[in-house]
Amino acid sequence: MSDNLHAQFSGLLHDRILIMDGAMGTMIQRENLSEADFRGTRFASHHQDLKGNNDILVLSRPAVITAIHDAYLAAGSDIIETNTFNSTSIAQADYGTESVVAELNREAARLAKAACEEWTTKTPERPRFSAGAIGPTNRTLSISPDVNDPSYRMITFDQLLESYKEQVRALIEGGVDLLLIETVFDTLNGKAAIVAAIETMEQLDVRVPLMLSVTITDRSGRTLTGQTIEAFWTSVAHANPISVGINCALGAKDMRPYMDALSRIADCFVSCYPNAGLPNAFGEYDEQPETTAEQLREFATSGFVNILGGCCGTTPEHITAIAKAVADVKPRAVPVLDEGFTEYSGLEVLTVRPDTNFLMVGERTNVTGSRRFAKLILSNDYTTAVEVAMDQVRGGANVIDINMDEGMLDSERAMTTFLNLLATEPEIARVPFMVDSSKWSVIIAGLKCVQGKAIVNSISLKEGEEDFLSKARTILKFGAGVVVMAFDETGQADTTERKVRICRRAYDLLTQKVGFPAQDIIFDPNILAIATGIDEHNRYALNFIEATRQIKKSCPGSKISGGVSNLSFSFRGNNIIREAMHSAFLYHAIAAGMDMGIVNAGQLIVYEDIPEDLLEHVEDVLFDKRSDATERLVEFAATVRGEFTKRVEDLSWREGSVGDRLTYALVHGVVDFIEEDTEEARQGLPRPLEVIEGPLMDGMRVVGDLFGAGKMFLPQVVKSARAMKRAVRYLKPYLEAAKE
Ligand code: THG
Repeated sequence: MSDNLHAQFSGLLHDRILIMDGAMGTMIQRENLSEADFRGTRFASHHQDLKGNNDILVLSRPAVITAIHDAYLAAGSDIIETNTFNSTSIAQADYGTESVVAELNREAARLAKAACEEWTTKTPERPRFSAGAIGPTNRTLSISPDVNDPSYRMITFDQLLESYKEQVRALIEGGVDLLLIETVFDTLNGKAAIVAAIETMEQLDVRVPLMLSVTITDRSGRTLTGQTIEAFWTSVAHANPISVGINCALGAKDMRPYMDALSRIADCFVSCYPNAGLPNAFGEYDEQPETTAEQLREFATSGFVNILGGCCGTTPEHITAIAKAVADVKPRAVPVLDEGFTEYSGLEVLTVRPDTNFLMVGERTNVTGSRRFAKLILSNDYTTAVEVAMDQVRGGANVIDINMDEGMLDSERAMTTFLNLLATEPEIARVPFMVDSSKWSVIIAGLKCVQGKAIVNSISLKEGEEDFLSKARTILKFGAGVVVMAFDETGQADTTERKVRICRRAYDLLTQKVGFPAQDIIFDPNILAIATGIDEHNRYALNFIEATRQIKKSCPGSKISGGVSNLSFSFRGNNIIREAMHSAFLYHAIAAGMDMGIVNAGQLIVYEDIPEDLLEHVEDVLFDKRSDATERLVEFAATVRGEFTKRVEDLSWREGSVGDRLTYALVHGVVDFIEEDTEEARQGLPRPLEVIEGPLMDGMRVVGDLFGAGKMFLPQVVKSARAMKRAVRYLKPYLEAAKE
């Protein structure tokens, strides 16, 4: 769209609530089109049925689509959507029409734009805008369709990206004013569409404003793939959309809390276009225009929205009613959010506030940092490897670091498999992921698996500015945060002065040349091993702490992290000494401004609990207080062995009745005792079938009730289903024996 039209669009959004159109599908249904209508002459001999492929009508019956656009424009729409919700090669594959995708989008864009122009000419004071509709496709990047292989995906990020690029390019060529990535049910799919939009605009050297719209599928208030609305926004805010909103499922009434939340956190315009209520018993939407309009008016008077419209089941009558209901209501004022807090997300948001103190990044899911984890990955035991991540989260990790850099591994593949597995474990996927690799291709492979806002670990100026800037731009396109190591063309920084100078240089490049948000930058001023016996190493801890203090001042908004366990490498094998060193170091580094650290979560002793004599020896080394500090600590170390911290898992649920235990296992998706408990239940009942009909169904009913009440969300229910399947599989031989 021209700069002029763009300016007009934002201007109008400040003045009043803009109105979108309603459902395309409902209107097409009203036409009662036959197979022959869908085919037209163009597809008369197409090898597959086309009835139901609504998008094909822009080629076979363009007049039908234009008439629908006209009906909505007459009803008061300011923005109309192109008829391209399914116009990707992926969605069109169902009809064998992938080859005409570019044409579908170009033609649909042309029809919508032409309709807008006709109405704009009639009433120039009221310009109308065409939005290129980009649907989620019928495949999801974050969920496995195979219950037996949670790492399996029906499609790759790259396939989806290519498909979206084809669509976006054709929409822009066809002349759309806006791009609308809508009905996002899997944020990773949405991110692929965002990357496609950014890259295509770069290639065509045009700017088309982006609108984003997510769908909340059930009462848990989560997306289908388990994200909260806050986590969704955190994951896509980097796209810098002109608007973000919620559409489709639930209907206006049940959307209210999520619209409320979104309107508070989004620093852009906010949209809402719900279905005409919840579907009735026949799957039809029968909410009357006045009802929808009344609910949306309430959103408007509550200050939630800038753009309103309708989704499934809404009609021009709904749009007329909505436009009328909000004609005199002021649009939402876009909030100026100047906190600039650092935020990451998994299924939920992690906000780093001034009072957050310290975030733990779990280090154990690292093949170079844990022999046990390396062995599990190399022997393909991903199930147990996932438990390592689970232990880190249960041990208090706020983020987990994942590293697959091992010569014997296909690291890109291992990263992909492991992240895909973690995505299906809601207790782990709740936290943001840190993708750790010294190989750029592994980092990219990782970013293509993460729906949340991840952290890249790491980039540096080692290979020069060009390489650094190009990597940072890519990271920004994926919306991740970044760890920058204090490393430059001449090597790793070990003095305070060099650490600070390199970080400041990186900061200026990132903020000024890339437009990287300062709060998304994490500096790692290198935690290096001390007490090594080499005198040059004696000030390494001090240098890190002092550099931290100075970087926090000189690079406002940035955060500081480091690999804490590096510090104590010379005491490998003696965890008492190592834990004491880590805790004492962190105590002082946090006071200097360190925000997060890669640590063995669950294995940090409280500073106050470090025995006095040990603490003294450790702090002598940390602060280089005496020339014989290392020697003395080594001597002291020989007198202590073992570990301070031992974690105990809460197994109190094992004390309940067998029915309670099975219910617990199903609700929490815990499979550790499922066979044992199923067996116990079987022995207590006359027939094996009764185990399924009795305790197992009772447990699944609880799952169903919790899901219905919005207290569980889909990825959790998928885990319950997996546990149920394990129990049934266990019973199978008994069931068959009973039949004979
Ligand atoms: N900065 C950044 N990223 C990093 C590091 C850093 N990533 C990797 C590493 N350093 C941080 N992670 C670890 C993980 C484990 C250990 C140290 C750092 C460790 N492991 C035990 C050992 O080697 O003795 C493992 C023993 C075992 O096999 O269990 O100490 O600095 N940005």
